[in-house]
Amino acid sequence: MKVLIIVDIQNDFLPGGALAVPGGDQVIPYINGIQGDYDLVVATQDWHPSDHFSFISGHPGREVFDVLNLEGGQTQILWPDHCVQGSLGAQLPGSLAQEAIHAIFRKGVNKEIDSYSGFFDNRRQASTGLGGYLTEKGATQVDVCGLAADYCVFFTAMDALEQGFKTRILLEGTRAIDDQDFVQKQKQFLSAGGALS
Ligand code: VGL
Ligand code: ZN
Repeated sequence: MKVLIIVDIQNDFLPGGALAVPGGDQVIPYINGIQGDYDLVVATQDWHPSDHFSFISGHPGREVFDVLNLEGGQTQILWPDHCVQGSLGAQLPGSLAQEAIHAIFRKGVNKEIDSYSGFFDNRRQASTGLGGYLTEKGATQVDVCGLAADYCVFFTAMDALEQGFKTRILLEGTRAIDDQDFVQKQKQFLSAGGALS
């Protein structure tokens, strides 16, 4: 049972968006073309309240991409405000084929906690239900594509592995915010038992 997870293909991550990933739009034709190869296609959607803790607008005097040290050794990158619930920036673009997407799992809804993975928030306090959904559907192989490679794609793929799925990141179907960072994360993913293709 082969599943495709399309991560955060949303206007704000595309050129012109609030947190544009370089070349992010280039993956859309590829993702449209492969959806038919899967038994099941699901998507994730970054879906933040307008006062989300990760937003630069709530931290006057700080700069975008500054890293905050939180309690318990956790860190938080400050992002441009993005993917606000109900905004145009949070929408999936019209250029993404959506007929085959069976379900969309929203994340980042708790204003206090960021959520890169499509399965759990960054403190692993809450699950989106994606893991249970995939297990109930009988998923075995999970392929992950979308944006951004070094954040939500990577953490979603790592959690898919941990949930026991055979997991691949589709390199043609993803783009990174920081390519160097993604090189390091690819190594981490391979060491954890993931595959790249
Ligand atoms: C993402 C940063 C903040 C992503 C989401 O989708 O990769 N990155 N929120
Ligand atoms: Zn976000």
